[in-house]
Amino acid sequence: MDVEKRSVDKAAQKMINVMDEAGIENVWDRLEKQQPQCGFGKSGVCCRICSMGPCRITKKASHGVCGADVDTIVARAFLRAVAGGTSAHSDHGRTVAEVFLAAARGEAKDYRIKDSVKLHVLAKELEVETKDRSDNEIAEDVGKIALGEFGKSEGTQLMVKRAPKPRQEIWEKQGVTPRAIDREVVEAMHRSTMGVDQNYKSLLRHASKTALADGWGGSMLATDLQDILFGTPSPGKGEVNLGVISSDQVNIIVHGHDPLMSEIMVDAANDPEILEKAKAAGAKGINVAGVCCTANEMLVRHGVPIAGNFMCQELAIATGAIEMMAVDVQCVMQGIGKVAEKFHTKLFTTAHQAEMVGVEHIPFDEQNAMETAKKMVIAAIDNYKNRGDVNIPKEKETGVMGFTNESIKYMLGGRFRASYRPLNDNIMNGKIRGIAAIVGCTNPKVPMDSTHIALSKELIKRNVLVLTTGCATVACGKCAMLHPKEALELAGEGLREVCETVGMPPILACGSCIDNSRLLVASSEIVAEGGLGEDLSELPLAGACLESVTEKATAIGQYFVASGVYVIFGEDLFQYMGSENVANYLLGGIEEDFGGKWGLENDPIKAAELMLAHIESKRDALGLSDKQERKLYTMEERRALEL
Ligand code: SF4
Ligand code: MSK
Repeated sequence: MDVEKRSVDKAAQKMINVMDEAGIENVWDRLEKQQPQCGFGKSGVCCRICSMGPCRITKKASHGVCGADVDTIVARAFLRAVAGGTSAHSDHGRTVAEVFLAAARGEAKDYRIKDSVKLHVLAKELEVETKDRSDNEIAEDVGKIALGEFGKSEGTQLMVKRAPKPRQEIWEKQGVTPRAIDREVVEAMHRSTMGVDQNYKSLLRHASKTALADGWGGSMLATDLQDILFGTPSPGKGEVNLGVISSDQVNIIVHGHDPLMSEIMVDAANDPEILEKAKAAGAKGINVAGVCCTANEMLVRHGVPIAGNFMCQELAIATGAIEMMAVDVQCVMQGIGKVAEKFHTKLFTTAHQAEMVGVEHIPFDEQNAMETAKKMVIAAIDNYKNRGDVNIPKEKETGVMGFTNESIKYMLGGRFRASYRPLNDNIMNGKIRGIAAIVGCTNPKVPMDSTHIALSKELIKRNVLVLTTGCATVACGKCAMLHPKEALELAGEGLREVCETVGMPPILACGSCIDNSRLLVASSEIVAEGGLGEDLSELPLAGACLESVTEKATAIGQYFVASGVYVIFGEDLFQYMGSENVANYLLGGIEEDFGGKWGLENDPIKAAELMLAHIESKRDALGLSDKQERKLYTMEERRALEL
């Protein structure tokens, strides 16, 4: 076993070796046992959606039993992946909306509205009356409207109005302005079942519509409602990597995506009576840390440290120092159950959508959230005495995380002049060449974290401002790339000058996977600020996810593409290239319809080149390429730019 091929993170390498020596299987071992993986599946040319199949397209058999051709089969697989990802983000959003509404009605005593300002802003946008009304009254109306977005019988998603006007017109023209989120997912499943939509182009068009229901619907609602309910994050210091696990405290890991339970768990762990119990059990205190996107959510709002990203979930348990891991939804590998059996770690599933065989299910219930959280924390404390030998890596890094649309504007312009103007000006004068979004997962087929780190370093070196979310953020955090000073040393001259002037790091950690919707809103506001075109597709902006794992990543990629962005995924991980027509459309033709397209590249440096070439081509189109003298704009000139 070559541990360096498994991960570039030293802490992970140590734990992989520990597991290897102890004969405990992990995600990389299981990947090895799966070799060789099915070539038909890899290119999307197998179909098992009816019992005349399974069918696969080969030289000998150009059509499935029903007559479906390779284009239909691949396009259906793509659409179903997008629908799967959209469902995940949106069901998360719906659960948040339900608790939000219950909190507003006083039916969820452990939750309350924390960001009144954002509530009022959203209420105004949704045309909810605010005058002489309490926050809870306003929130009740907002919550009802938000919940309606998932299943309303008429109309289109309300948040699409946040996009620039020309973008909305493109969606109208293409017939992809998303209606109710559930409806788009149901239609995706209907279209892609046997004998329905058998035109790859209309299947792919519906993939855009479904993905847009995610990005501009389910994910965006989840983000906004979480901000109002738990507080909008602001940049703060946090610690990242397995070294955050404590040797002398009760360690609790929260893992998954939905912060409803973890928010209360953090409060429960800080309860003085509970802390006394921990001390009575011989521990110095209680250390709550996170894995995956629940970790991102908890760090940006509470400073809870991040133990690791997706592929660290088994490694964290293998330290032998985790008394309890509570998981909610998404990206929770069933493999953690087997690893936990080898240690004293207690595992709990908490979401009504997600149980695991052999794992105790403690259902999260918003009416008794604190009671449930305390029960789990006490179980962790009681388990402390069972801890055996531990192997906790020392590695951990600090970084600044928790950037939002609001906080980026604040950093750029201050409290009274919060605005994207300084960013736009510096993109226009060329100090910053453009913006890149580096998002998504870690995949055992790629040395863990390697692409995110190499890509971020290359882009900031070339004066591109980087925004990250999800496991990519954690990867950057582990190698100190979220540390403003260390990252600034790697940044190109222009980017560094701007960042130092406004006091902003060159890599902005923007939260979890659903927080990609923050990037959509931020990009729309950058367009609205003026000087960089009229639509998202005109911005010098590109996205990348070179270690994608989940259907959610595919949905995110597709909603960025359908919003006009160039998005690069790892070539070996993108399983829809078995049809020439589908490939030609996704990698090229779709640009004529939406202004964005997919790109595929495994190598992070080559991916950076592709992103830069795209960014420069957008600068050319905007007339920003000619070397310009540094120009200070008067107010009048700025107004003229916005015309
Ligand atoms: Fe085969 Fe067609 Fe059934 Fe798919 S839908 S399994 S291609 S017969
Ligand atoms: S957790 S979706 S592996 S980013 Fe959001 Fe990480 Fe990808 Fe899960």
